[in-house]
Amino acid sequence: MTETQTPRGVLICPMPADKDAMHAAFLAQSGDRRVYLYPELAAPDAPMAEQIGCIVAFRPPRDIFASLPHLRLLHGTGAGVNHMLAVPDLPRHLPMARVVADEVTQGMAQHCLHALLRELRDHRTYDRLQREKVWKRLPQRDAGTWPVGIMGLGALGMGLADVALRLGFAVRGWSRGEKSVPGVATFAGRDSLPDFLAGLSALVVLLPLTPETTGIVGAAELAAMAPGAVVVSAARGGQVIEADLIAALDSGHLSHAHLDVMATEPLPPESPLWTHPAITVTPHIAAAPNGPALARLVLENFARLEAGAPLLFPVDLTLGY
Ligand code: NDP
Ligand code: OXD
Repeated sequence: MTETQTPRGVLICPMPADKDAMHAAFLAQSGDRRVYLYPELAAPDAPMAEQIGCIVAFRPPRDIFASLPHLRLLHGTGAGVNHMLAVPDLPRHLPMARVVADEVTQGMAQHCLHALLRELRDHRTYDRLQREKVWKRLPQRDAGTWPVGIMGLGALGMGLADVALRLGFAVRGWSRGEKSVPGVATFAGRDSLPDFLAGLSALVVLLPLTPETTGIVGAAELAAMAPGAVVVSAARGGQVIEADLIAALDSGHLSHAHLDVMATEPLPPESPLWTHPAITVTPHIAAAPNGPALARLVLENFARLEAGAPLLFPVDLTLGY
């Protein structure tokens, strides 16, 4: 077979900030497989488009798929593939895989725990007391009486549950399918959402963005949580309804929200989220795979596809994650 019939090239479409590192990581591991960097080496009508069998992207470039006739594998650069799935001309018959990696699981657990510990141990208050030069000791809260609910018990939710349990938190988890996780009170399906949320001190959102999870945390869900509760939104911005969140913070029902993800990214300067006194904004930095780990996974998955072996971390296109 010619290379045109069985294209072995990989087209990587990194974010500008990751471009050089990702390109170098793929080149270092690709062996005799060609690696093309979008857009420099793969303008839509470039001849090498014929040789590309795998595209690696977070947000695939507009209209790219029409120019890749021999694509055989779609691969995300991250854990969530909602941006890839949203592309209208995505060849949905092709297999797709996403990233699960230790550093992503660990990074997400670090990010969420940082927020949870700041709240549990009153460190926002201590920051203020220091500015006021006030020496005041607040009672130490017991993590076991401060229930944390994790929406999504996948790679990231389970990683967070594991460390949160070890730090003594009372952990609840919510997923689509039933799960049994030692030490975690588990809830499954939409009908169980009210019981999962009731009286939570902290809600951590670690769900994929799908039609079912879009806007899943709104006024009613926030109202079900304990007075003074906090929200940590670290998966996708479309899941927490921002206007409802602001209303719940303004009313004093919620005490704080840590948002790593927003409905519009980058967050526009006019967004009220930037300046709200009860919101901490981070620019979608909770967790990302490093270049070498991403390249290793993609190249392994492409080799698996060629060998007829099952992909690692496949995406179910009908479920959207
Ligand atoms: P997984 O696919 O491993 O896990 C998803 C979890 O969500 C599963 O437990 C799944 O249930 C549950 N779920 C999906 N749909 C529903 C639903 N309708 N109702 C209830 N539960 C549902 O994903 P990951 O843990 O790897 O990642 C989660 C998300 O985190 C990613 O999709 C991405 O958007 C985001 N992310 C954000 C990052 C950042 O830097 N801010 C970094 C990395 C990821 P079940 O187990 O039953 O299938
Ligand atoms: C991801 C992300 O989905 O970085 O991996 O948001």
